[in-house]
Parts: sequence; C-alpha cells; structure tokens
Amino acid sequence: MKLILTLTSPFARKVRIVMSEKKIEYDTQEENPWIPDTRVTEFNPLGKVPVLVLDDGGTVFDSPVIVEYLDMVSPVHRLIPESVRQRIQVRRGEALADGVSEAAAAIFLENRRPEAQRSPEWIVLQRRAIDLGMKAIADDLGEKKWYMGDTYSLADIAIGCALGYMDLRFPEIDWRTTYPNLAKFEERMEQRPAYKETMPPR
Ligand SMILES: N[C@@H](CCC(=O)N[C@@H](CS)C(=O)NCC(=O)O)C(=O)O
Repeated sequence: MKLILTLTSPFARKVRIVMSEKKIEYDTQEENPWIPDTRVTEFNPLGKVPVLVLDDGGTVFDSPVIVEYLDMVSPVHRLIPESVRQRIQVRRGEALADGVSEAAAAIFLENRRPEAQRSPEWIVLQRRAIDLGMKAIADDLGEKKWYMGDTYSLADIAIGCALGYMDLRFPEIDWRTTYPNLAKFEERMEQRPAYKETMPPR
C-alpha cells in the first residue's frame, strides 16, 4: 500500500497515525496538491491528499473513508467501535476535528493570496468555525481521558491532528490557555509514539 501525502496535512497525519497504531506497513509518496501540474489528480480526481493506493492499484479517499477501510481490514487495535451509537459519537468527534483543520487550512490558503484578492468576510466565517469547533470538542471532552472516556479512538487521533495543525499554522492562537483540558489531552497524545513521530515539519 502507498499513501500519497504532504507532511503538513492534518488529514494525512490522521491516516498515518491510524496505520502506525494498527501496525500496518506502507510506503509514502509526497505530492504537492497546490501546483497546476500536480500528480495528485492521477490518484484522486479531486486533487486532494491523502490518497491510499492499494496493491491492486485501487484508490481510496478521502481521509474518513481511508481510516474506515483500514479499521475494517485490520482487526489490530480497533479505532472505530462496532455499536451504532458509539460509532456515530466517534465519527462526530472526527468530523468536528476535521472541520477545525479544514477551516484552519482555508484561512492559511486565503492569507497566501495577494492581499487585494483576500476576503475578510470569508476569513471571519472560517475563524468562527475554528472557535466554535474547538469549544465543542473541549465541551465534549470535559475531564475525560479520551473523547469516548477510557477508550482511545479515531476521534482522539483526529483531535490531536487538528490541535497540531493549529500550532503549525496559527501558533499565536493560545488554545492551551482557553481550554486547559485540551492542553492536557494533547500532552497525553504526545506520549503516543504514533503521534510524536508524525509531528508536521515547521
Ligand atoms: N476531506 C478531505 C480533505 C483533504 C484536504 O483538504 N487536503 C488538502 C491538504 S491538507 C489538499 O489536498 N488540498 C488541496 C486542494 O484543496 O486543492 C480529507 O479528509 O481527506
């Protein structure tokens, strides 16, 4: 199996952590999705990473579909529970975290455009998604160890990736002071080799 990725993508990091926690071996191929002649479209018509390329050449995207596939094919360390209620709760946590990452990426890309082309209104909407999304994650987590209580799951991986991405792109946003429970959560994530080994390069 091969993962098409960028090393800064929080969505690719989520998949890499899942692979590592489940002890799945894979190759990587770095591809820049933001250049006109990107090779990512050879694997995903939408031109986005991550993409998982299977040994038979089949492709799997986007990241929620990839992690569901991996959790179904490998029984080692299940990260998505079987019961409908718990499963939906985990996926809700993942959706919140991915949404924060998406909004952060949207602001980062908007700020890379020439100043005259930027939309302050768009940035305000994305910033609201980040703020309300992080608050919802912090409220859901409360003082629990993990999003689902005592059981580490895909939701925790996605939340860790969103927090790491905030640090990478917006170090000036002091979410640790606003949400001390998320700060403690991230310290717990940092004790996991899979999380530590996939820190985005600065
Ligand atoms: N929903 C997608 C989001 C993937 C995504 O937005 N990836 C970014 C990199 S972080 C990308 O490839 N962007 C290229 C583009 O938007 O053209 C997933 O979870 O895989």
